[in-house]
Amino acid sequence: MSEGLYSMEAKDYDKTLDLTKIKPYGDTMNDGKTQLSFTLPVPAGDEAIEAAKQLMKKMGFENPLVVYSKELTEGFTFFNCYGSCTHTVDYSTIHVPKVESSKMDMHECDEYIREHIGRKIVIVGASTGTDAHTVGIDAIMNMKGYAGHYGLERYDMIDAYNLGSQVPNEDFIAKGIELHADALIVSQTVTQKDVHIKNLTELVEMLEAEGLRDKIILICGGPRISHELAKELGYDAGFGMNTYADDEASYIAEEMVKRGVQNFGL
Ligand code: B12
Repeated sequence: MSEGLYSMEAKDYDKTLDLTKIKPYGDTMNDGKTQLSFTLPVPAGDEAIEAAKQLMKKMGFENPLVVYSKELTEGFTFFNCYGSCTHTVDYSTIHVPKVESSKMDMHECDEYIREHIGRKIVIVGASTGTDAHTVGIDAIMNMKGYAGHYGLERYDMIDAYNLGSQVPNEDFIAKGIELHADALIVSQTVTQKDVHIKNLTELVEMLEAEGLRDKIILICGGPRISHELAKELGYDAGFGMNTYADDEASYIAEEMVKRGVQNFGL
């Protein structure tokens, strides 16, 4: 079999790839080529471009190149730049904590709940505190779902209640009790000044104070939420970008079975 250009290149990549020292890839392996953009609080001009280049050198980029710059408003200039990153990371030692559960699709999950739990699971969700973003929680809960994944409302074996946004933690808990929730799921999008940390922590503290924490599965999600952060804050699991209803439903169902179904429900 003749070797095409592609496979020859692929072989070359393998030879040069050292996972203990990875850096950005542009045109060739290990060239470090990176695109970045930022704004400096100075008026546009040659001095601004020179400042951007000097800053990039300090960030560890060789051959800094400003390919586009524009004054956004008086005294603020935006830059698009390229440079070669001089730093590397050791990929071989990286360990990212992840939610451990099988991934069942909606039909498999319904079947699993029917067989192993024998009743509908009650899931109550909201975007809590001052957070007005609803698209994330809707993506997980709405019947139509998101990106080809049906939302929790569509599951036969899940009773899903979406309370919307800006729900105070107190009201969220009260609704959870009223509906006999097995799981409370929280969405947080705004992270400015760590408002999400304060809000998520408050919910855990309130549940603990009322002796309810162990009776439910508590999940948080959002674009800047990781499983690691969620665990640190006292949640059972955290889901970030590119997660869907099937991830959460599978996790909740398996976790309830693992811990004993009879122990659940507010
Ligand atoms: C739409 C939008 C708005 C809309 C929201 C409308 C609505 N009904 O939701 C409006 C215009 C109201 C808005 C307002 C604000 N916004 Co806004 N908004 C956005 C925008 C453009 C898109 C967010 C979105 O809908 N993403 C799509 C969804 C599907 O993605 P997702 O939320 O990540 O959800 C996925 C996962 O994270 C996960 N997930 C999410 N939640 C949950 C929950 C659970 C339980 C689970 C399991 C999983 C999960 O699953 C989802 C599907 O995969 C983003 C920028 C961006 N491009 O992301 C800014 C952005 C989020 N907004 C931002 C800001 C700052 C604001 C304001 C504070 C602006 C202001 N100064 O007024 C206000 C917020 C006011 C408030 N009190 O909250 C910042 C947040 C910065 C930060 N990290 O703090 C962003 C990032 C813009 C930016 N670059 O500055 N915003």
